[in-house]
Amino acid sequence: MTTQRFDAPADPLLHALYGDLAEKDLQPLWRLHGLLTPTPAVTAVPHLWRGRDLRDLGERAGRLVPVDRGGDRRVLSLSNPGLGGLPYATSTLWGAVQYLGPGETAPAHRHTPAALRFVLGGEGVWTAVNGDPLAMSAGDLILTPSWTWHEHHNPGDTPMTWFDALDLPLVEGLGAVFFEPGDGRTAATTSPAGHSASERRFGGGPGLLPDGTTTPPPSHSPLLRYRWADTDRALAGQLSEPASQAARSGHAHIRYADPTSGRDVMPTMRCEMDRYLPGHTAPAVRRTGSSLVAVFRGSGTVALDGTHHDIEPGDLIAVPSWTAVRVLAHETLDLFTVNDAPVLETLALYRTEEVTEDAQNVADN
Ligand code: GTQ
Ligand code: FE2
Repeated sequence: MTTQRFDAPADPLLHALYGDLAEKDLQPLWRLHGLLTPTPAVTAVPHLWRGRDLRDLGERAGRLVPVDRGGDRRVLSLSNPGLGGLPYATSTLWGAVQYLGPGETAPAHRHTPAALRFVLGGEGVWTAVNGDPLAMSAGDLILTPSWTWHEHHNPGDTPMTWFDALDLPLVEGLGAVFFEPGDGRTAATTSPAGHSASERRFGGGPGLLPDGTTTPPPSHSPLLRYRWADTDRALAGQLSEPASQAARSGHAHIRYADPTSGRDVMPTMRCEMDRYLPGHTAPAVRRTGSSLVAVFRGSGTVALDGTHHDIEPGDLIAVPSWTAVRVLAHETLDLFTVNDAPVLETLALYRTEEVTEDAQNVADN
């Protein structure tokens, strides 16, 4: 944090200079501290929200609050305790749980902040993205890229809760937030059965792409739904390869990619899934930029700058920049992560470092 020293200088001329500088909205750098810090000075703190609390409070909100209050979304935002009451999970990422009851609809709108949904449990809800209906089932990743129309429908008889992430704080910081409500009509399609148009064209299987789709480079993946069955198969495949790095370390990792380019799914957000087997040996790592982690399956412990938290399915974790993260699995643990790495990489600010427990203890003391 930037701080100014207010000690009044003895020299009356200097004292007058400082007074006049302040009057003209100028600050002398030589009186400022905490600007160019040796390592990132991060105000957000590592934090964990319990899946049980998120489900209970979502249900209570569902009983008490109609879906059309506030942006037509029944959303509980993760508010990082270090950010002074802002509704942001980290300085660049919005995280939330969204609850949609039986028969409810969250009508169409669009905004420049990009969004994604990761489904922690349940099924039956579908989202239309620019009119393309995408079914949402446990373990699926659904993209709603910047400025795409999106609406959510729950035609079934059970409520559904899912995890939302948006790059809203980043886009707000850049002064680039735009929002437009829809005209109140819902997508023509009412049957999300089978594959969406996006999956029919781009989800055919590994390396199978329709003709003529590579130029110009798209700003986001044309595949908008990544199904759990595919993710699960990719992770299991890595672990079943006897001599592979994944099998030896007990840790499989995939990055969700644009199938036409191999790039991240959206320009501002990277999505990943890690599978940790009990006894795996992945070291603690810290990186620039922040992440949100959703515990999908299994149980274990996550150490954030050396503080251990037991984790269960549905828990959501904010990992601010330069926080050392170490994961231990009790039972096979599947963790979904969204982060801002594509932004840091594009700006040549991405750094990552392995942290040994010793180094961490030294840093903590
Ligand atoms: O589902 O469209 O968590 O617009 C925040 C803003 C979800 C959404 C959020 C949104 C949405
Ligand atoms: Fe939205």
